[in-house]
Amino acid sequence: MSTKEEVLNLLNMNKGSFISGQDIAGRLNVSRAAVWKAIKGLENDGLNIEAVTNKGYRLGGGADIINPGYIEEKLREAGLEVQVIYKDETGSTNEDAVSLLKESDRPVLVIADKQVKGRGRKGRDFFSPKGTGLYMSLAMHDALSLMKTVKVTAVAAVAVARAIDENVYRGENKALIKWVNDIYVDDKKVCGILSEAMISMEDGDGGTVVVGMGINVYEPRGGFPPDIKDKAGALIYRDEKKEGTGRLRSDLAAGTVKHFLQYLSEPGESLKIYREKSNLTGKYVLVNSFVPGDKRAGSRALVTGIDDECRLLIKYEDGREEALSSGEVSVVLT
Ligand code: BT5
Repeated sequence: MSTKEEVLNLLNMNKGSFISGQDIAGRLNVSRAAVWKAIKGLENDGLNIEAVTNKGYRLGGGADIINPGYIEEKLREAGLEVQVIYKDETGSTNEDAVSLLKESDRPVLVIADKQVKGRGRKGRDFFSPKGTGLYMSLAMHDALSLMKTVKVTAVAAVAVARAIDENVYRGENKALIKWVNDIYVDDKKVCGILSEAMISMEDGDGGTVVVGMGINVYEPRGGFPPDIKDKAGALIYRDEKKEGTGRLRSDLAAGTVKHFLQYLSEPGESLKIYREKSNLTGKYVLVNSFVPGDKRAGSRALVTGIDDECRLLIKYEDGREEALSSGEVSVVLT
């Protein structure tokens, strides 16, 4: 961790009260000049730091900085060892996490403030502008054994939704899951999830799985682009005048990863929450098939539930019933 990150960590932990430059220097075992340089660096990053003679430094509200040291610490407190890496800008965190996992025996979480090649499923783009979202990917070893027991994407959806409810809506059940990988709040998509698995026949190392999550935390400056503005939403809009906590994105990241790793070993509980949070049950959908010539494409059906394999249970208008898998079809609300 750099001195700048360590200083930010201390300021975060002491939120609300002042901590002197001397105290910071002593705790981190660095010079006062190094502390001053770190504080200047954090201010340059856009952080609002109050400096008062004889009192020291205090983190002010406003800016929401992603702090990898703080996230690692929160996960460690929950008994979870995860390597957390932060990037101001990258292509896609899914790719970064997979390559960094090769040198790590712990799971690796890569978080970016901006992505220039944010990806959705089937080659679609994921809009990932600077400073307002949380774009993160958790890469893990042993994909084969993991995927035998759980639907990784479904567990991730439950984890993100829980973290959003806890950190943004004081525990209220606001974040809902649209089968299979989208999170909605007030009928707008606030998060998309992209899970990928890489299994090499030669290595015999159990393979790699990466779960990428993109959350629109704040409304982007200038709003969402025209092609997604009717569909996409943010957790916090600029006109809401909610005071930033200075670490909402870090808390969301830590909460999501904590729930995700815990629910991986509690598939029953995770499925129960998935069902409770499913916003399609009881609604009519149009089936979209990925298989050319599939007769189901364009059919209207009622969603009756989610089965134990996390397939979508539907009833067509002619009374036929089916369990849909995410790989072959998607659905659109009618
Ligand atoms: C997804 O795909 O929604 C999965 C998105 C995963 C993004 C994360 S960010 C961290 C990691 N790194 C990556 O490169 N990816 C992951 P899909 O279900 O295919 O939805 C894509 C569609 O959602 C697009 O075609 C748009 O219609 C819409 N969309 C694009 N950007 C959006 C945004 N920021 N918010 C809401 N909807 C968006």
